[in-house]
Amino acid sequence: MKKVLIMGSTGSIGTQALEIIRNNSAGFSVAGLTCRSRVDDLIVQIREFAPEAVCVGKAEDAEKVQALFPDLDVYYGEDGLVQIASMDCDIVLNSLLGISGLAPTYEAISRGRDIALANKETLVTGGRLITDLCREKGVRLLPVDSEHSAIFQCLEGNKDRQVRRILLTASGGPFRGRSYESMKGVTVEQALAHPNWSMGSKITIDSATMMNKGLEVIEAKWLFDVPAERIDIHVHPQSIVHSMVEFMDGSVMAQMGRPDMKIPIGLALNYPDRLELLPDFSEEGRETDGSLDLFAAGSLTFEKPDRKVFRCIDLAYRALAEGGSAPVVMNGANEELVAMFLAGKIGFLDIPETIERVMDAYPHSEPSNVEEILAIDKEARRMARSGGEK
Ligand code: MN3
Repeated sequence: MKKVLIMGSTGSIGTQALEIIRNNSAGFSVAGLTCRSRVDDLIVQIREFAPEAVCVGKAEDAEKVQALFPDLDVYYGEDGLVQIASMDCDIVLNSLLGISGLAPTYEAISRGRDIALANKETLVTGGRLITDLCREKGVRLLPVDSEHSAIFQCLEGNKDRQVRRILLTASGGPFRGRSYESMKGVTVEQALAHPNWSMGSKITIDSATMMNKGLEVIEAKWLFDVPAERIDIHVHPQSIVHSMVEFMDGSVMAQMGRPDMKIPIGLALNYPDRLELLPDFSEEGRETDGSLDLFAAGSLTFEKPDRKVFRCIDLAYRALAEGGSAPVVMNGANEELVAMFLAGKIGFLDIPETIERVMDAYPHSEPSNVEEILAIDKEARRMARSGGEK
């Protein structure tokens, strides 16, 4: 029986993880759950899964939950996330939003817990810190991001074989094929209409700007220790091939499957074994037995990303090359600007353009701990709010 702490349990990844646990109750128990603001959803989850501890965003929500469940350990806020991350469990699923995932992940690794990582910003901002600590503590970092789960699976059985290249696939998002100018007036609703994946709003906007793929390049660098120049983005609109690895002899391994996040979530939670995932009735009411239907998928196509249009890709490669504070600055500015776009305060193209200004203006530094990374993030957000000015 694996005891699982799910951080971000009311979001898209969290609810799918709980569905897996519900269907495999002999293999898993829920140690803890956290949410930021969907407290009513959390209360339903507490009733069903009976965790020992929970964490919510605000003090008044913590009081509300404590009154309903007097024996439950209830935490709140950013400090609460770090406290619950230190609880006794076998694995922590981190599906928190943005950089809020960094400090609790660091804490959980310090305690020797394995990590199922859905929160890429943890590695984007704290890549060296987190991977060094994992090595020191003998902790497994199991990717939940579908592309990284694919790469991880392609590398299994190929330990110590030299990798020539990672072929990181991308759906291309809702604006694939568009010109830069034509994206000027796109609405929040258009940007949220992702063709293949149903995800939270932050990552969906990141997919529309393709910053998501930039963040994934950085994530892949840290997870698999492959330099950026050997990570090639392949736009693959069908989202059937989830990524590939090319070895030194030219052999390419690919991992394929339906675009269903339960596959990488299930593998990370149950690693090294696979789970029998139950039939999925969610796909447009279409009944499937869980098998990939390549006849229905038809052609699988691949194209180069248009880096002149999707400028966030180059910003991410630049951040990786500069290192130190640069990925933290880029990520912080992006998180802030995506929130501003979702709130209707800025236009879509203000996202890449302002990130670039913030990166240009921010003085380089080499953060050496979580506190320094969080301070850089805060300053980058402030600069992003003022349009990129120092
Ligand atoms: Mn992904």
